[in-house]
Amino acid sequence: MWTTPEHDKYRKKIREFAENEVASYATQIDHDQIFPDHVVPRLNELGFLGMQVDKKYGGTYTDTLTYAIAVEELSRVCGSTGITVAAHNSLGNFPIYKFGNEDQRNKYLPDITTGGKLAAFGLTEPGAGSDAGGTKTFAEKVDGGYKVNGTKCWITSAGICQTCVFTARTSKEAGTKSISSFVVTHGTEGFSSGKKENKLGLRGSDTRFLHFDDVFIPDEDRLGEEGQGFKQFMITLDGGRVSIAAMALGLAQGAYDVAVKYAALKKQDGIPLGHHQGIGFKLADMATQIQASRHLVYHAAMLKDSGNRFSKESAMAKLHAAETGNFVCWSAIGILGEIGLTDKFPVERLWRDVKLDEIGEGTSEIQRLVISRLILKEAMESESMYGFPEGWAGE
Ligand code: COS
Repeated sequence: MWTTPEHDKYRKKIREFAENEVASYATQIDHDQIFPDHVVPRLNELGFLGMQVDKKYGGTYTDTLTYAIAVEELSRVCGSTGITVAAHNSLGNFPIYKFGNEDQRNKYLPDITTGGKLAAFGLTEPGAGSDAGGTKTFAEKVDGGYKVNGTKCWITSAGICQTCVFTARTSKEAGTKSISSFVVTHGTEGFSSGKKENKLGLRGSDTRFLHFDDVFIPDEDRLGEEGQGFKQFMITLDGGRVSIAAMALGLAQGAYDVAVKYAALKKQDGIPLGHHQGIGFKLADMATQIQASRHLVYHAAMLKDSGNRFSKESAMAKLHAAETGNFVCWSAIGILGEIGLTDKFPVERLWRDVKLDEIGEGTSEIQRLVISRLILKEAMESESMYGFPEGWAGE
């Protein structure tokens, strides 16, 4: 389909790494709830930390399809590794690369690309999740910069990142046009992370609250002009949704690969499980949905590189891949039966990991909202009146 022989070669390389190295710690980090120190340097060594950033700023720039394949293959064996790489590249690095000026790019990007440090994205707040425009964190203008107060929540890599891009309101007016974006680094006075959250899935990934307590952010660490932060973060999420969709796709593929092999090898009444129609048909549905997701994800990835707006396609990819991931991982447990509920096989972990994909970076309902707004707009703009009676005027 969309991939070239180079993409296929790259996938083979990443799959070897994932199956040989990542798989060896995936169960352990799920149990221990710690993203181990040795993993980030290794991810850096293999070029996973600057995948959407130009080499000029320390990145290892690849096209978005290659990047999606990387996230997919890492997630196929470990969701915590997949989301750490996805959130870092798409959400942490991207806003600085895309909206930062030359000084900001040179100041921040080398460390969070090949420098091996992680970056995070602070948008969500206790009162501003799906309604991202409800941001309350406030950046009060002071001499030479801003004094920031507020709280961000459910932030991936919050405790282990070096750098974080975040939104804050720069005027008291309600609405999205008073939201601006900034960069902050750990170690800045008044900026701190909360305790690590005890989660259902993605337990290796470091999720915490972030607190701003009179944090001074100099003017030069504001990204773009005041009031542009909401739009910048929405554009960032368009790309983030491609990578989170790739993560869901990888988790689905991982669970499916185990389930189909199990159904081929395990015998019941003397015949392989998969030859029982109830199981065989379920596998057929799983394989078909995965393939449909893959087309949507790869297509959205390619659109991102074309420079055209791809909000609808990334929302569709995320919606479909997240729902497919949940269906496939759940079905895989059913096919394995009782043993599928244990950690002897990875399917229960993959199922716990994939639930986030229906919530993070916009719930499935938000994706439907984004898609429905855009398709209605397209319908309004289309001149075609196919199927309508002649002269129909909206009665
Ligand atoms: N690309 C470019 N511009 C965008 C955009 C996008 N993807 N999405 C919105 N905008 C622009 C709009 O065009 C509008 O600009 P103008 O005022 O100049 O016309 C502005 O941003 C405000 O957009 P909108 O009116 O659609 O904002 P809403 O408050 O209605 O919010 C939703 C829209 C609900 C879609 C948004 O809040 C959202 O995506 N919420 C989910 C957030 C999320 O995913 N959180 C996960 C946490 S991050 S891990």
